[in-house]
Formats: sequence, C-alpha cells, structure tokens
Amino acid sequence: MPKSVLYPALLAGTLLAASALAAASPSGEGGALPGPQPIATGLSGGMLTDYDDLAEGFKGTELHHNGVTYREVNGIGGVFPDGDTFTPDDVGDELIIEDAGYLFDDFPDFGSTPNVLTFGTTFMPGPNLSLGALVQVTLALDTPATAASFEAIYYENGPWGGIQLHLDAYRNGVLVGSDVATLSDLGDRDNLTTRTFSVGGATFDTLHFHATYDGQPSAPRVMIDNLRVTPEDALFADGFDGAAPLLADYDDLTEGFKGQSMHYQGATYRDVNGIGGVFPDGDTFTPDDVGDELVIEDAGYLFNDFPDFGSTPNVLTFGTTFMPGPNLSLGALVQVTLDLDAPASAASFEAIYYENGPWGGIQLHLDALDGGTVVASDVVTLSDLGDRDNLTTRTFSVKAARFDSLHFYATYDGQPSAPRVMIDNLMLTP
Ligand SMILES: [Ca+2]
Ligand SMILES: [Ca+2]
Ligand SMILES: [Ca+2]
Ligand SMILES: [Ca+2]
Repeated sequence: MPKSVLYPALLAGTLLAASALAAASPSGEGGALPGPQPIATGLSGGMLTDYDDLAEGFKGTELHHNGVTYREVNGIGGVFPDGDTFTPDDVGDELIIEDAGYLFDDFPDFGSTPNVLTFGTTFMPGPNLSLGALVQVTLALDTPATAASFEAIYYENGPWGGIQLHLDAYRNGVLVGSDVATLSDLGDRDNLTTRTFSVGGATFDTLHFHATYDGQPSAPRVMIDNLRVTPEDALFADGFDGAAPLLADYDDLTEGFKGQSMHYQGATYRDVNGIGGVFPDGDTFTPDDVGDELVIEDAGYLFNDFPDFGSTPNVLTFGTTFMPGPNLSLGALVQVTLDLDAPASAASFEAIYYENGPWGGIQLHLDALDGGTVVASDVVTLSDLGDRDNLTTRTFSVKAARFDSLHFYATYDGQPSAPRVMIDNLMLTP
C-alpha cells in the first residue's frame, strides 16, 4: 500500500523551495540562459546535456534528447529501508523535466539552472520543485562512449539511509563499469546532498542508473543534471594514448605526521595552511590554530559508515592531530599545494568533510594551474541547511589541456577559512 512514507521528501522539497523563495531574484534568469552547448573538448570533457532548453513537464516514458534515449523508468515495485514497500504505480514511470530554479539558491554549484531531469509521478510548475522517485532508468547512447558522468541530488539519512544508487555501464549487454553510492544513515532525515556519478575507462553503449536496498529495488528521491558523455572517437581526436592514470590511495603509508612537505605518487604536497582566517560565525583562527602538517590518518572506522568512500584504511588530512589506529579526526584544511612530477590533463580526488553548522557557506576550491595560471576549477559551497557537523562526501575534479600543479583551499566570504577535510584516491591522468 502506498503510505505517507513516500512523501516526507516531497514536503521537505517544498520547504526548501519556500525558504529559498525570499532570496529568489524577482527578475529570474531562466529566459536568458544559453541553449545546449556544442560538442566540447578540454574543460567540459564531452557532450553536455543540461536539460535547460527543454520545456518543464512530463516527457512520457521514453525521451530522445541530445544523443541519448532515456527509457524504462521505474516500472517495478520494491522496498524502503524501514520495511515499507512500493508498487510500480506508487513510483510512476515518466521522465520529467523539472524547473528547479529555487534549488540553485541553496545549491549554486549543482548542475545548471533552471532545469533538471527527474522521474515518476509529479512536478511543481515554475521554479519550485519536487524530487521524483527513481527506481531505475536506462540511457541508450546513439554512439558508444568511453566516459560519462552526471550530477545527482537526492535525500539521504532517514528514511533513505542505506539505499544504494548504482550507475552501471554496459557494452553489448556486458557490464564494463560501475559507480555506486550508499546513502548515508547518520540520523536526521531528508537531508539533501549532491554527488557526481561517473564511469569510464571502457567503451560502453548503455547506462543503467538504479537504486537498491539490501539487493532489492528501492526508490530514493533523485534529480540529475549535466550529463556529460565522451564519444569513443573523441579519444582518438584528442590524440589520447591511453596512458594509465596514477592513483594515490595513501594505503601503503604509515599513519602519522608526514611533515610540511611530502612526495607521493607523482606529486609533491606542500604549503599546508600557514595562514589565519575566518569561520562563518565570525570567529577567527591563527596559523597555529590550524597547524601546517600533512597527516596520514588510518580512518578505518570511517569505511563502516562510508563503504564507497576512497579506499580503506588510510586517507590524507591536514593540521595538528590524528588518532592512532582506526579511529579518526578530520583535520583543518585552509590550503594545500600539489606540484605534479609530470603535466596532467585531469585530476580528481574524493573528499569527506563536515557541512551545515558551523561550516555552512564555506567554499572548497580545487584549482588546476599551468605555469601559475589557473586553467580549471571545481568549487563547492558547503550546505547550510540547519543541523551541524554532518559528514558528506564529494569528488573534486578538474580537466584541462595541461596543468602542472593543483591548489585545494577553503574560503568564506572571500577570506581563508578552515573546514575539516580528509581526501583520498587522488587520480592524475597524464
Ligand atoms: Ca518546477
Ligand atoms: Ca540544468
Ligand atoms: Ca587513525
Ligand atoms: Ca585510502
């Protein structure tokens, strides 16, 4: 039986939109947005589908758009973590373009305003929004691809905690790549979070994005945006020779302080913190408060709650302290510079950090520099939706024709800030 458990998320979405209403620009910007971007190279890394040129509303059970056929939405029943069940009718089977304009007030770094893709049974006309139920959707590609990614926003913690979201890539029906996230279950409920799903490193013709709980279909509330697909031919056009990326997982290092500089897996880490700054509540910190050491932290217990984060047991953190053994402490990160042994065209790492009070509003920036000039950036604004010290994860990534150093740093209102951050699985692509 459909029960109210399906709908607290809708309520939360409405509240989010209501709170954003006061801050919304009266003029709106939807009409002035550029249309779909052409096939791009370099920074954008593939063909971008932003959904912003489509009209809001139901698009039926199948949609062909920008080289992708979306089909087989939901259509099956399943379970929620609390034991409740749902039928195909409860979750609907339509593709929906949702004008989510108010969402971007709270998540300015998510996707592209105003439209996103969601699923199921409902949408809210205009810039208000509702996150639809996603059990599954298939994306059949017009031409084979070697990489694909999109940004997703969804509710985590109660009653969604423990659901897994899977992005699977298939070639001729054979699974060739996967990316999976387990929704956090740290108390509280209906917390919006974002994550980039990506697959690559193999050629594929179909993507399957689906949700499970305990191996059975489940139905979290999900919207996606900014699908990027890299056609197979793009590799050859770029002269990419398939050189293997270099992975820094830190797991072969000994836990402890590593000093103010460290060379590891193709990068020299240096210039940790060393400056003072501000917190969102107006408090300030000195260089001594935040320390300046690189720290390898055995974070073993973290992976019980975040099995999909990084690689167990070690992560890289910063500052003044660590906890011996599998317990852990997230260190203060104001800034760190990585000089690369060889130029790179792409870099990414996973980060875990606290958001909401007292961290909300801090920005984390990853800049890629070539000869001291910033050539690519990735930035996130830490959410500030109430509650406090909520752990969340995000993959930071940059792509450019060439860069030789990375700068990862935190600001609040344009001044240095010091959120608590750990990183893992740095990938450098030549
Ligand atoms: Ca809407
Ligand atoms: Ca969009
Ligand atoms: Ca430890
Ligand atoms: Ca690791």
